[in-house]
Amino acid sequence: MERVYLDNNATTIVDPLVREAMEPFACEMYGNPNSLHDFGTEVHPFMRLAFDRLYAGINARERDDILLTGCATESNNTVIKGVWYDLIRTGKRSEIVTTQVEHPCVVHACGFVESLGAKVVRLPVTADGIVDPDLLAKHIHPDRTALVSIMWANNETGLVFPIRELARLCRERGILFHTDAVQAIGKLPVDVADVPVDFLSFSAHKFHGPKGVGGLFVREGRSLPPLLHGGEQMGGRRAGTVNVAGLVGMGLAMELAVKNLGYEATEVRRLRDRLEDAVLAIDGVTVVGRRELRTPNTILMSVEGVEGEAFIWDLNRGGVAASTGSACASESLEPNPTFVAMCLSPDLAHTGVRLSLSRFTTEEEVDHAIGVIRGSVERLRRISPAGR
Ligand code: 7TS
Repeated sequence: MERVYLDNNATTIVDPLVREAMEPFACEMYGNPNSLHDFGTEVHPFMRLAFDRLYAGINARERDDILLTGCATESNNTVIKGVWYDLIRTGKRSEIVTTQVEHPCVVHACGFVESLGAKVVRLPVTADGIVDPDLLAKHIHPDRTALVSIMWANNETGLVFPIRELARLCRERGILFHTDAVQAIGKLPVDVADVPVDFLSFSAHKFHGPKGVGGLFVREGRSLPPLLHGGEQMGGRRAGTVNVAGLVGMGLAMELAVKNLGYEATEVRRLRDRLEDAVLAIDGVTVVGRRELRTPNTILMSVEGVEGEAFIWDLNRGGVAASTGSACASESLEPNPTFVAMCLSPDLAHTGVRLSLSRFTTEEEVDHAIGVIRGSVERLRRISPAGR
């Protein structure tokens, strides 16, 4: 076996069916959908089908909006900066409430609006790594809170937040609720009819769709000024020529992701548990977060005496691709903020390694990875002065 990809929370392989569906839109069907001639109009039915698949995938209603964006980073920025522009800049409300464990695109967008005068409240997580609804209830008030932004599932730990309860608390108080559902789509059922979110972000490449295309659900009647001004695409809410191939790919990827939720909950979980049991059998290994609270595909492990970056390098040499938490933060030598927020020791914060599977991960790959991980821990402990 040449190499095993266990970094599916960073990005995923494009499903061959998705690739096939996208191909015509890079070739003969290249018209701009805003053009009036046949080259433009012939792509309309394919766009409609893709949007239908996105709406069905999250159970949105026809009158809700799903905006096509360039990525979840753009979706998250659109919400945070839009709500700042609408409600905070105008003095109607003053605060955004979020958590200490969001993805950097939420962290930095909140930091930016803070620099413009917004108050940002960053809630800590419990020892289990999730957000306590009672704590949220204490920190929100309709006079002050413009927006609550809390991720559905954490990219580093896989921990799933009680999003229905958190969203309901906000709905009852008339406070806008946004969730970054990037790590939930394709791993858990996501139903906006059941969970009263106002805004929800997702990114195609995390569920076997293409890179460079994301989505933003906006519930019917919610105001949201555009981040990108320009043409009339997306009803003027997100200008720029539609990425037709990306949209078609994301639509089919969503449909396939939802179809495979059962497989994810059983087979992917079984393989994850098999891998997790094997790594836990190694002396000095801990895994962050209770299994039943996590997405079915994720393990964040820590090996006592083995520095995370060194571990990743060594695993890579053995053909196993893993990550030290978020690839977006992997250039930094600072302790991982999620680990710090979970009150893990700075030592642990430097030893975290994330293994994330997908529906394309096979049993043989998992077994091969187990052997490589065992060998790597042994070797690194032998050569490390801190090792045992
Ligand atoms: N939100 C979450 C929860 C994410 O996990 C990511 C990517 C993003 C937003 C950004 O998505 P993009 O499509 O705009 O790039 N997360 C990771 C990760 O965990 N490792 O690499 C990228």
